[in-house]
Amino acid sequence: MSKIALITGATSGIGEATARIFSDHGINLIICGRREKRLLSLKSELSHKVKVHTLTFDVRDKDKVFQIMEDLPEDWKKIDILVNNAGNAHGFDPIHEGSLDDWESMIDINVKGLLYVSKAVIPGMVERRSGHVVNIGSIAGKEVYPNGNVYCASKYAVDAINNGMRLDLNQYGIKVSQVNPGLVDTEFSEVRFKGDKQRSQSVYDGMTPLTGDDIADLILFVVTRPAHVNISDSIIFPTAQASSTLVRRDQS
Ligand code: NDP
Ligand code: 8X3
Repeated sequence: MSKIALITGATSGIGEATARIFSDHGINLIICGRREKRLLSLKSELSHKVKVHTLTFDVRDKDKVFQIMEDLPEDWKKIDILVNNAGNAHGFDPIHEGSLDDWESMIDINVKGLLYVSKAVIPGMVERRSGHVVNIGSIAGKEVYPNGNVYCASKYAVDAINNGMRLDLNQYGIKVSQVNPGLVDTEFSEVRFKGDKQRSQSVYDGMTPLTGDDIADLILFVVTRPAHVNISDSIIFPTAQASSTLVRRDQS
């Protein structure tokens, strides 16, 4: 029987690319995000390959998260794969100049939102003694960089939650995996720099960043290993990137 994957943050970037590649491999999709128009257009694009269900919600809205999962039609309730991808950086300021709103957004979305969705989905996996949770962390959750402060803290939290999930869910045969990308050219930098396109493009100046498709490719690999194999953690960089802070850029 075809699997069902729930992907948060499927309206752009890594999540959207993951939805596309999963659909190429016959995985039915529950695609989530706040931008409903995008979800509906992705649904109409992919529906000839797999079954697609859309859920429009903000991961910060705790009550909505639990209600929407409870209200899932019966044939969508058995989620095999949860891709916890929704998230963003907000701002890029030194700690003493950071905006409280930005800090709250990152903690509420990247950490608490991920927890709410996980708490709504994982008990079903435990009941069925099967499932796979893929958490999208970041190199920012492995190395702190200047001005990364609270975004890095949110991704270090994802790293800890990922490890905690793996320990707690081990006895139920549930796989837990983390994918930690370096620089990926999505809407991420535009969100971080609040729509400043020039500043966001300059993040990738003189180097070739990863694309959402590159990350989706790895996520597909992670979820298609044999039953006895779990890729528990992984870091994926563009070739030009060696760490959070070391990126080779053209000298021309
Ligand atoms: P995008 O900005 O392209 O996508 C972010 C996605 O998250 C969108 O689909 C957005 O949907 C969703 N999202 C954001 N806030 C909320 C919210 N409050 N409620 C529900 N959904 C939300 O960025 P990426 O694809 O790059 O980011 C995806 C993940 O990858 C994030 O967790 C990010 O931290 C991580 N990552 C990104 C890297 C990069 O360089 N791009 C590197 C390392 C990790 P909508 O706005 O419709 O709600
Ligand atoms: C996104 C990558 O380096 O901007 O998580 O933090 S980085």
